[in-house]
Amino acid sequence: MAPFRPGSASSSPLLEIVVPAYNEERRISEGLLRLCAKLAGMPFPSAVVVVDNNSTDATAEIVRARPPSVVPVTLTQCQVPGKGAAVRTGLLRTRAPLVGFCDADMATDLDTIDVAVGLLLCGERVVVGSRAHPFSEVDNRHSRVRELGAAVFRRLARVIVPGVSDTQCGFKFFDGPLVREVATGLRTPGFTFDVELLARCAERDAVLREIPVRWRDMPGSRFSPARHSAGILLELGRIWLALRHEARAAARPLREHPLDPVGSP
Ligand SMILES: Nc1nc2c(ncn2[C@@H]2O[C@H](COP(=O)(O)OP(=O)(O)O)[C@@H](O)[C@H]2O)c(=O)[nH]1
Ligand SMILES: [Mg+2]
Repeated sequence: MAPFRPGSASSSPLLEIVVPAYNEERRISEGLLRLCAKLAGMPFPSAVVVVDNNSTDATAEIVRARPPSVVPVTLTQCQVPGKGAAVRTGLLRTRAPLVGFCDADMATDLDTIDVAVGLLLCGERVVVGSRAHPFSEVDNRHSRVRELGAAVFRRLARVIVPGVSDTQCGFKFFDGPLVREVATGLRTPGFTFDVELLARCAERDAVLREIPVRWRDMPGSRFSPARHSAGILLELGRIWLALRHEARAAARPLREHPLDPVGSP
């Protein structure tokens, strides 16, 4: 990454943040207000990319109708349903050297962006907000059923991404070129995409650096244990199989082509 010089004339963003949003008319306005206020106070240019999935409510109109601000907010539509597909679309739209994503409800305290950007500028490539970090402060009002499901999910996810104790916090920051390269090959459309994203970053020898967050459960979650649990388990299984298949294929020695002359290099 080219070194960043504070005060340099360039207005191209150093940091771009992707916000997936589906039927978020109740939360997106305040969420973007808080995010833009935070970014406007940082000593470098930044931008926000909201990715909608053809919401059936006023989400898109609310984003389009925002008055111009110091921090530009653009709206992109993703035709493939799901948070994973939306985040992938957003990541591929970015150009900045540093890239992150966070949820429309801004459940993670935005001051954590300072920590994430600081670490990236010091050379970290993947910074993962983690509610399981011993120094995190988590105000969790999830139901017992969701808590139990989350515990099972964490155990299974750890098989695919060892060393990360919370893959699902919607607050992750990356070296831009790395995450764009990884996003190109992402296949998981739903909520489990974080697991594939982190596993593919780790495949490229990136250290996954978990940081503590202050996280507050916000009302209006789109996640329903009853509706989404089976799909999530299926997605986890698919990710595990795909990664295992790819690792085996990569380890297999290249067979000589039958038309190559014997002994040719
Ligand atoms: N574009 C898009 N965003 C989604 C979709 N599903 C969830 N999201 C977004 O993903 C983020 C996290 O969702 P949320 O309902 O807060 O889930 P929770 O925090 O895990 O309970 C929010 O910004 C949602 O709008 C989807 O299908 N498409
Ligand atoms: Mg949420």
